[in-house]
Amino acid sequence: MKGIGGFYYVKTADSVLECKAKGIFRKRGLTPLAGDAVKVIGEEGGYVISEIESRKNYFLRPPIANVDQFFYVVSSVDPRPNYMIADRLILLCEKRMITPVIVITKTDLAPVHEFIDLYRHVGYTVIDVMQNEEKALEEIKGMLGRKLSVFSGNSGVGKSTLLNKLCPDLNLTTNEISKKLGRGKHTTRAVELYDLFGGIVADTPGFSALDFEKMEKTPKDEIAQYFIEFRPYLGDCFFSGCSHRTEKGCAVLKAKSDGLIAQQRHENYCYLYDEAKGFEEYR
Ligand SMILES: Nc1nc2c(ncn2[C@@H]2O[C@H](COP(=O)(O)OP(=O)(O)OP(=O)(O)O)[C@@H](O)[C@H]2O)c(=O)[nH]1
Ligand SMILES: [Mg+2]
Ligand SMILES: [Zn+2]
Repeated sequence: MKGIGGFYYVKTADSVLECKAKGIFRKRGLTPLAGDAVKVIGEEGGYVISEIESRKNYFLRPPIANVDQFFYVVSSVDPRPNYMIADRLILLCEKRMITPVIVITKTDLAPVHEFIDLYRHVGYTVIDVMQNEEKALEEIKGMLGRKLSVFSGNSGVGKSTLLNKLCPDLNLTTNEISKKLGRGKHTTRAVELYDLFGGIVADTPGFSALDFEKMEKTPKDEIAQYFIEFRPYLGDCFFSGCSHRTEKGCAVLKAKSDGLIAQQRHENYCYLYDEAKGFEEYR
């Protein structure tokens, strides 16, 4: 359910056990993650995680395993949406064959039509919580059953606030973002799972733009397929090894000039492609 300070909290049929992890995991570079299914043994010094079952998938940021559904929470202001972070995060979901659901907060403070319209046009479900709060909360509740759902997004966007709205009993700590630092204070400190509406939800610590630069790399030639609106065109380019950036006869570029693919998304695709190319050449 949670790991913090070298302790792991494991939910069993009738209790939550505080455990340590077997030393062998560290040697193998393996850390138990929230969402893992584990085996626990009782030893003299206390409970110990002795086995981690193989994972369906996992994320490094937020650190969590066996994710079924990813809610990407974005606020209209404090902090404002960052298209680059959005596209990086969406790519990491698509790579795991998870279709992210985008949740917008704070539209009571300022609108974000452009962001909402763009990602709806791409094909994602975008839920604007403050546009009709009751309806949005019902919609999200209805999506939680029998799944492990993660709520992720920048610090201060309102992940914990949203979970509290879904279930006031959770009583999660929330906080004003720090005006002085101009960034979130990371109110939520660790990934933690909660049983909610027949499923499991994870509240997670927010991330900042910097976190993503050093994150997992994706081979440059794989990136286009994770931009889902590019997919219908990927087989139609003149060159078989087309990178969809500048080539003649590129079907993706044609779709862009026909207004079927957003300029913004294509720009970010090119940025991520060039970044991956840089890593690959460096290696
Ligand atoms: N006006 C308004 N304020 C909101 C909304 N959602 C969240 N807030 C405020 O935004 C601030 C940050 O909310 P949190 O829920 O702590 O944000 P978080 O995403 O959990 O942040 P971390 O735990 O640091 O990652 C709090 O002061 C909330 O009251 C919203 O829809 N409208
Ligand atoms: Mg929080
Ligand atoms: Zn192409």
